[in-house]
Amino acid sequence: MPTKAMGPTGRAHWSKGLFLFSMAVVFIVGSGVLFGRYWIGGAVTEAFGKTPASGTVHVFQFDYYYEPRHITWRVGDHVTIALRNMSDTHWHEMVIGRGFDTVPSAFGAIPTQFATDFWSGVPVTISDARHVDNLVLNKAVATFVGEKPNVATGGDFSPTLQPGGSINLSFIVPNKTGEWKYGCFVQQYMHYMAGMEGGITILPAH
Ligand SMILES: [Cu+2]
Repeated sequence: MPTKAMGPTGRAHWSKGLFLFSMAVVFIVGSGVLFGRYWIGGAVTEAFGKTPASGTVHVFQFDYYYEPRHITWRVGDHVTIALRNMSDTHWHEMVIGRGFDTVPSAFGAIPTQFATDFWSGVPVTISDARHVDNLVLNKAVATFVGEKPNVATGGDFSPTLQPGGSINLSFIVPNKTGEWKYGCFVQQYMHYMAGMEGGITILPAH
């Protein structure tokens, strides 16, 4: 190492420069990771959300939102919802429908479930059920493959998954075109109000 670089002044100067440089790198890398994550999340949502998805759509449940937040299907396509609860602590469901049943509250009407159940009359094959707390079938036409989850009654078609739970719902997209919503009304409808909802667009058959 050159002698003149060993002086205390030069060394202090170098260290300060290195420190600032390191902080800049940390900041830039940190921002990149942060923005990158948002960007990737957004791109995935866009890709899944706007082009018709045939085959399997992975729907992940978090506290308190879904990924993706929008799904597009086409009537007649064979599709599977691979639903998975990513939460370590909370039970989550996935109801699909439109319009709302509500209860009054001091804060106005609270949606308690959908008025129209998307699954009514729809043949659906239910498979790979793991840690399913309960499954309400309502008017769906269900076939089970593998272990049959605990079937419950009351309200719209709805699988409720324990933390880490998963279930696959396979069906042919019925002729129910237009806009639908999915949501979770667990814990006195609080999850839905916290933003745990998404949209489904069903396009007419080709
Ligand atoms: Cu939930």
